[in-house]
Amino acid sequence: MACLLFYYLHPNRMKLVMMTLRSLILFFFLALGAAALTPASEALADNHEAKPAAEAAPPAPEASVAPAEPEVPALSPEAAEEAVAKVTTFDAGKVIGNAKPWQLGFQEAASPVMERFHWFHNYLLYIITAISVFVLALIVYICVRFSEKRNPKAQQFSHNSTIEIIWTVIPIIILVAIAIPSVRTHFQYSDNETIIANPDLTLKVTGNQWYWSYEYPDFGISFDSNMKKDDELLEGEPRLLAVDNPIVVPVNKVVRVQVTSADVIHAFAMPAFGVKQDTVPGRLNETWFKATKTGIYYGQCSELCGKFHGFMPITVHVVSEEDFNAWVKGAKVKFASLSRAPLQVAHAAQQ
Ligand SMILES: [Cu+2]
Repeated sequence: MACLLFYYLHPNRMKLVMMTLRSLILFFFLALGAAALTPASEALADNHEAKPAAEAAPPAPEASVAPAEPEVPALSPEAAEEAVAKVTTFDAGKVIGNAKPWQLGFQEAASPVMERFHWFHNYLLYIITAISVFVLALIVYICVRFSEKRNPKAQQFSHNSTIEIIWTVIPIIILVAIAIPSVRTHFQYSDNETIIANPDLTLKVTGNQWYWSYEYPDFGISFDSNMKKDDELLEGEPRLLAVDNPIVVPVNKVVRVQVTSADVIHAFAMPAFGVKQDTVPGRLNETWFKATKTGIYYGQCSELCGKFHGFMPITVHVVSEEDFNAWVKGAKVKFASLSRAPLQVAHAAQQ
């Protein structure tokens, strides 16, 4: 209003029009920055807050549930195979995490982190679009207004303090409006140490040339996962993405993913969960996800790791807790001969 008043009272109208425009641009980006400060999504894991001390016990004591193992009537190898197959059966209708023909944008989000990434991506898109349109408008204006025909004699001045301040301050505001939600996204969502320290379950991933090894230290399960060859694919199963032994996780549970490598650097990536973590030999990296929709999800090694880099996909089946427990029962027997690491740890603890 004050600007409008000045506009009508002041003799130098053009200057005031420009000032009004600048103020509007400033307010626009300030509003964007304020919007970025809105509270975090409620969809973020319940584990966002540290659990009470008793509950927050690390998975190590849970592993001491191991002695109870013998009480569970062990399934026969056939029954175990059947139990695992029942939970991990391929059903084309259940596939959520996969690229679609003519897809634009990201895969459908299936975790709070990926939902946040979608939001941040769209937020940046507004800013980028505004900048692009503004710059294009300036270029068009300059081409028309300062063409040789309309402006035969060029101005000779070389400094304008006002415009220099403006084209310094506005980019700073834009960068701050981007930096705040960016840093929040990183620390509150993808790299939230409180969540990672309070998982419902831990999955250890080891990259190998050229397959993945998975371990569930809480349950003493470990196995290798290899890509299915073309002649092994079931009807509708995606080529170069399906594997023989998929990861199985319960829905709506925080999974702490610990990644390392046995040889070269690989990267564990699940687009629908917003997870991409390098697996570095001799190092244990951590990330997490909470899958919010049951279904089948595909990912790939995302670090150029050798000649079969493109042939070490990742398949995750997100299932109900009931199905997960059934799978654990079967997997303990099915993969018993492979479950080396957790047994060694338990053995060492006993000595
Ligand atoms: Cu790899």
